[in-house]
Amino acid sequence: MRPTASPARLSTDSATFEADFRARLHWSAETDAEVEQRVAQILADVRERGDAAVLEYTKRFDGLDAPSMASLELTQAELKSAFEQLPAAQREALQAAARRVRSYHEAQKKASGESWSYRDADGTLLGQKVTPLDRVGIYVPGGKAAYPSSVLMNAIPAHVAGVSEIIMVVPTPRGEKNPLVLAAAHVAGVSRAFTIGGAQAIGALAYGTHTIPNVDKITGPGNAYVASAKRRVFGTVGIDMIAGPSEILVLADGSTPPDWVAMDLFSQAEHDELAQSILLCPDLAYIERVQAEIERLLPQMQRAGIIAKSLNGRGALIHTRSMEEACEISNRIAPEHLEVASSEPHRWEPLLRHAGAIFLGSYTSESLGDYCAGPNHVLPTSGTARFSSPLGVYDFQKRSSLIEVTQAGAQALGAIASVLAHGEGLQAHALAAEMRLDK
Ligand code: HSO
Ligand code: ZN
Repeated sequence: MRPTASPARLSTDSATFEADFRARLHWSAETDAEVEQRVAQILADVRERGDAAVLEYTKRFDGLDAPSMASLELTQAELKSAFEQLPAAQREALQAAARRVRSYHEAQKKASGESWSYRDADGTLLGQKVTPLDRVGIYVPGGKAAYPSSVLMNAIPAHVAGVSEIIMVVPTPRGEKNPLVLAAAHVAGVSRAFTIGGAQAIGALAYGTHTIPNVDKITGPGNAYVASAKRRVFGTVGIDMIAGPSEILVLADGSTPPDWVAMDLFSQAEHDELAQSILLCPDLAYIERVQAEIERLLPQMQRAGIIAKSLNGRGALIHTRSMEEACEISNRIAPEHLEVASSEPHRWEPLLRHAGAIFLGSYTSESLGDYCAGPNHVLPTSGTARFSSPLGVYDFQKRSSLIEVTQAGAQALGAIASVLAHGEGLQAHALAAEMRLDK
């Protein structure tokens, strides 16, 4: 049957808007009790039995029967040869994307990832020392969501931050390797790579096994099992975020060709039946034109079925009273990707406060950001852009405070500390401060 797409039509003018908005746009990441329980078991097992457990789960879940963990490691030579065997166009595109992603993250490091310090009037030195994490794990999903671009987006900021060891894991059902993923690992400078996945791979990275070194932080998207495992190992290691289905919100003033906008809505819908694509626009006639383009273009799409399900289930075309109001609603949604399909994007940008990434103007399709513009495509989803940021160099760094108090400084600070320490009933604290006071 030919798939049809009719995203919900909402209007801010309607009396039922608030209810419709809630019903349609609200997103809650439910956790499945059965998944939780199985993941807890797998993690405990990997923690206890290491390589042997990971091998067993890899056989059971990925149909990959390996004699040893060592045999599941991809050598640097294998990564390199995967790269060399790609068609020239793919090789060059990977390298061009990697270069741009690297430059962007180098600029990010310069702007906000460097150490700093100052001396106060007493000569006391105060500062912040920024250091890279030693070793990180990067989870790359296998199967239908195996994205080489995500290898670049995770590994390059780690590299730029100065992480010395980047361990990649990628599930490889029945041993079928994705050459583009291997090639991207080569281009991005991954240190070691293993063909394991699922909760067992997260456990191996978090706890370490005989073969797999334990890491300090795990980044990268994954399915429900991986997400649950990441949540559970948090604390033992750091994690980046729990990524939900992809989202795009297009804010349109009617100046962008409607077929461009329709295709941009498709571009995130095609990721996942649960992906969310939303159009906000004050011009009703334009919304009709986008709707017509959606209907016209859908049958031509390879992933028409997924796109239709996504648009029908979670998509929406929302008519607003004004662009200002559209900006307010966008802030309420806090989308992962926000396109400002407008002839005056800089007029609206100051009104936009919550979004993972903001794409300004008609030529800035979200897909360019997914691959090669430079900024990271690992972004907060499900409204978490209200309080969190794109994956960046800062996720692979940590900060230490630096304090050096001079003799003069010890007089002023000692007097304050002594009073507060006595107030807390902590005598040794008080004495440590007082002993340094000039007699
Ligand atoms: N849009 C996805 C990233 C991606 N798109 C990878 C294509 N390949 C993240 O939200
Ligand atoms: Zn995408």
